[in-house]
Amino acid sequence: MSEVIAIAHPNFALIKYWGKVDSIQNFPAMSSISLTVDTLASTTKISQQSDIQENAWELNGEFQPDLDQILPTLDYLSKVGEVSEPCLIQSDNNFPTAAGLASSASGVASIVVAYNRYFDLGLTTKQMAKAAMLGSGSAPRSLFPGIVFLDIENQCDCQTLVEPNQWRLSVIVCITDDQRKTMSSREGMEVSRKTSPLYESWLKVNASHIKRAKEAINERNLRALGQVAEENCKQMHEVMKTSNPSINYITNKTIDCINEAESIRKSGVDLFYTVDAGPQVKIICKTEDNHLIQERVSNLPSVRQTLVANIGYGARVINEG
Ligand code: 2P0
Repeated sequence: MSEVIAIAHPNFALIKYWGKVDSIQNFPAMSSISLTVDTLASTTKISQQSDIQENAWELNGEFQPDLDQILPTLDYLSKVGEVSEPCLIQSDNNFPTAAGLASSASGVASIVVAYNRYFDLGLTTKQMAKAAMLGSGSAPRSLFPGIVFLDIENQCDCQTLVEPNQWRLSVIVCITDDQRKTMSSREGMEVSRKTSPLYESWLKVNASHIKRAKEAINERNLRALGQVAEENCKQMHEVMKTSNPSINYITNKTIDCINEAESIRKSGVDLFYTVDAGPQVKIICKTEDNHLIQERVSNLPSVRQTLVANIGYGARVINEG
């Protein structure tokens, strides 16, 4: 085979992961629930070139001298699949990279799927999830469609709770700043685990947040899901802020955007918002309301760009030959 191209979409956490039990295996310390979206995408092409002696990686057209982030994933894949030949990995994101929009999750998921097919490894779902997790703790979720539960009680098994066609939800991604973040999630999580006085209570609250979110999802109750998702989001950002050094991904522009979302909600539109490791705001709403909300937030001086997505599919091969 001369090349394989795979696509994966980012996923946004509704009940979040912030902290690891094991920084080598990259195991999350808490379960999470996320929503895989559709229009934002990472694509990865894998091919073999006669002039390369070791694996090479290009991201958004730029050669990456440092493969650190994807090395554990590649090491695992080549070991399990007994692959000795190097390959060229070319990944592209159609949205800002490393800006709190889960580009590492979709990027790593697309690499795992492309590599598995290119070298015909025939990996099980569990092996794919393990390979993805070694690259990014949230990447296994991008292997799956819809609303996804990553369960730490069950060896970080991932399970789709709602398929894309089972609930008509949209996400309006409000980009306030598309620069790369200064502190990676990986570094931030370790700082929080070691120093935040709120870290233990953050760990303890996870089970009840997961339970409430699952009930709301079962009932397709957007309001109840929003209440627990916003509580969970606020609590994660408190953990970040009380870390030493303090971590703050929220800017005045983020707050402007949240205020607007709250004002739209007060006018009677069902929605909730969430913010990850970056200053962008994601507004989750019924698909029928997405235009109205997008128009309102696009008018804010704090919002540079909006992207609208619906619930999306899991990582998959889109071309081979
Ligand atoms: C999440 N985030 O659950 C949380 C919420 C950001 C805030 O997972 O260290 O790129 O590679 O496992 O997965 C982003 O962190 O970090 C993340 P690593 P990852 O989506």
